[in-house]
Amino acid sequence: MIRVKVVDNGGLEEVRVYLEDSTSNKELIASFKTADYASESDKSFDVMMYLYRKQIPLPQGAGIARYRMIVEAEDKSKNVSQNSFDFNLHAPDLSKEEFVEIGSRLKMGEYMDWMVYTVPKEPDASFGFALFLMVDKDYDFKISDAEWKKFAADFDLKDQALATWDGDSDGKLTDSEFIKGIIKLNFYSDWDVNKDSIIDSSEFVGGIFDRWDHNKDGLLARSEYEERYFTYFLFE
Ligand SMILES: [Ca+2]
Ligand SMILES: [Ca+2]
Ligand SMILES: [Ca+2]
Ligand SMILES: [Ca+2]
Repeated sequence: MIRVKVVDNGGLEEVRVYLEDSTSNKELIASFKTADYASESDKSFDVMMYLYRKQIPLPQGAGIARYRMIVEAEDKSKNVSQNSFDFNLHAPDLSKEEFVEIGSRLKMGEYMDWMVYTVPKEPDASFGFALFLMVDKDYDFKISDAEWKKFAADFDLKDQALATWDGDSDGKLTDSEFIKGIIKLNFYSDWDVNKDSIIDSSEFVGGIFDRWDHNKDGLLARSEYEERYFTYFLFE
């Protein structure tokens, strides 16, 4: 997230935000006409915006890249002034500890306390249900063949087949079919590190770490977490 305060004593017309990469490619990523924002004064404007991957494309294979953020302000008399700052974008390999720490900041475990739905009472079923919500990307309350294939690939379940989970053979999984399958995999006991029969949110994120670490080197490389994070944890 970036936050910039722009001040002009004559009154601001527009604020523009550019991103420039290390090859000097400059792209306008946002513009704000102060007239569109109700405020008591046009002499001061707060820019607050979140940056998403689409706006900051880290070059393929790069672990680090440098960017310049340029904020340009235009006042009512068409005077333009600029200010900028540089930042580094990192995509480091993450240890389990770091991933759990980041997961708690990003509230990755919130699937575990999703109260909008009727969550099954049995702890292992409610855990399976949390995973179900995570995998059901189009929110139709069924796991389709495409959702299943992605889940099986991402969570390293190459030996599993949808057909064996699909009790009524309709090609999709209901929540109860999915939960039964998850229970058979022993995820629940594997993820419950302190064996108190509850998967808390750090155990939930830790369990995801273990499933995503396909090469079992104890680290999540960018290729192991980036796309999956955007799939399962970024809500659009
Ligand atoms: Ca679905
Ligand atoms: Ca089914
Ligand atoms: Ca526990
Ligand atoms: Ca790894």
